[in-house]
Amino acid sequence: MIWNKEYETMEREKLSALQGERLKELITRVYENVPFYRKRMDEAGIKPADINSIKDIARLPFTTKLDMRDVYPYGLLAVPEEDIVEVHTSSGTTGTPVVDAYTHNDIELWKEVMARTLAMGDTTKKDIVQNAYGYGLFTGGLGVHYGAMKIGANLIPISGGNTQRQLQVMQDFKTTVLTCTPSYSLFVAEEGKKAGLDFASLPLRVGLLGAEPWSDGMRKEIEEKLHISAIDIYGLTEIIGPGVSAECEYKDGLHINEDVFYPEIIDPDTGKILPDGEKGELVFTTLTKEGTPVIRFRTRDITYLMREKCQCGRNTVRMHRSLGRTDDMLIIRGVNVFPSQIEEVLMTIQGVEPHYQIVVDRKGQLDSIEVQVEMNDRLFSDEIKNLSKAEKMIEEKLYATLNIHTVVKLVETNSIERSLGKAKRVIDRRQL
Ligand code: DLL
Repeated sequence: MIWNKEYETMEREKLSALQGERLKELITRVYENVPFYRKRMDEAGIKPADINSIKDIARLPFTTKLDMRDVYPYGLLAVPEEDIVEVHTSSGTTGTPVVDAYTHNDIELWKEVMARTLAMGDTTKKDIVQNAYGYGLFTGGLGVHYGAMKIGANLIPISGGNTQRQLQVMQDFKTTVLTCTPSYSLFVAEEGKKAGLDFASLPLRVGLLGAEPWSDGMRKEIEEKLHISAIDIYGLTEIIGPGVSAECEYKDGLHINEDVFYPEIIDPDTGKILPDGEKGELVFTTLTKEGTPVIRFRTRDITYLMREKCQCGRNTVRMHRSLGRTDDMLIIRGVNVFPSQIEEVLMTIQGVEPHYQIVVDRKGQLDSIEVQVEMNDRLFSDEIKNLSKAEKMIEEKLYATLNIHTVVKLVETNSIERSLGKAKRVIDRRQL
């Protein structure tokens, strides 16, 4: 179901004109109100009057996570502080957190883009949404909350964790839509199975899952185990939280809400804009945000843009599901390795569970990489009679994709720590 036909199906020429107008208005606004952006533009020799169409965006300087941290907490505010009605921050696990400060209109915008996101999973006012994203400074909980309010669905604000209670609530309240991270949805499936719950008998039909990378293989596992359709939803604190893009029922890339979040793909090394279909770093400009608008924010997420027509009828550009992050990339003996590549290989192997951890270490001068992954009984088919044989087979498959030797360790079910929010896949001991 398309929530906002006017914007989501807008014809390209009209959309580009709208983006251009919004950009011009935005640049004038930030130039007048945010010393940080004024300084950046002055240094680049650009004035608001130079911005006349969306194409002119290429002339503007980028904003990085580091820039945002430097001005923590309120250095990017474009409105008086009293106009802020809510704040969220990123978790700050890798440094000072980044702040998103919302005005009343920004919250209205968030409701709108989250209503569009929930509608991707055909959510209507008849649905019961069990929101297991964390509430608090993290944007997942309240983002979904606002979208469900706008649609008029029945929203259960259960937040993350307390899995037994999640299972009880799911049965008692007849949940139809589950929202949480993909890794947590698997944990819910596992605990349910242990408790003898038959998910096929529940009215649960769709999961709106995101906030962390996951592969198509993992999607298959989730869909089979929970008997749902699993939809990928993407977003980030710096832009608004969830609500930036989401998959429709065709699951062929995530539709970007580009009337409000303008996307570009750049070469992360040179900053050059790349054509559609070419892989690079995703960059966003918030065209209408008031509190903390961002200009050409470098997300560090790697993907590419797809413009072929989608069968769902939306005209918005799509991004391929995240292919990793520029700062996720491990360099192992000079070879670039993304955790997502490892997950993809693992998920092609029958009997391997989507619970894994990658441990990187350095012995002497040499990097080593160990992939610990859980297995189940299916792994032991006729050809593979013992553990070390199975491990070797997986090592060979990984070598064929990554071109480096890994050590694979098959571990017992439940030995890898489960996460209630974003899963931690990599332990890099080299930095310790
Ligand atoms: O994770 C917002 C969110 C909440 C998105 C709920 C979806 C659902 P942050 O905590 O700021 O915001 O983390 C943003 O998480 O730059 C990506 O690297 C990653 N990420 C988010 N969604 C996806 C996804 C929220 N669907 C960072 N696939 C982003 C892959 C994702 N990575």
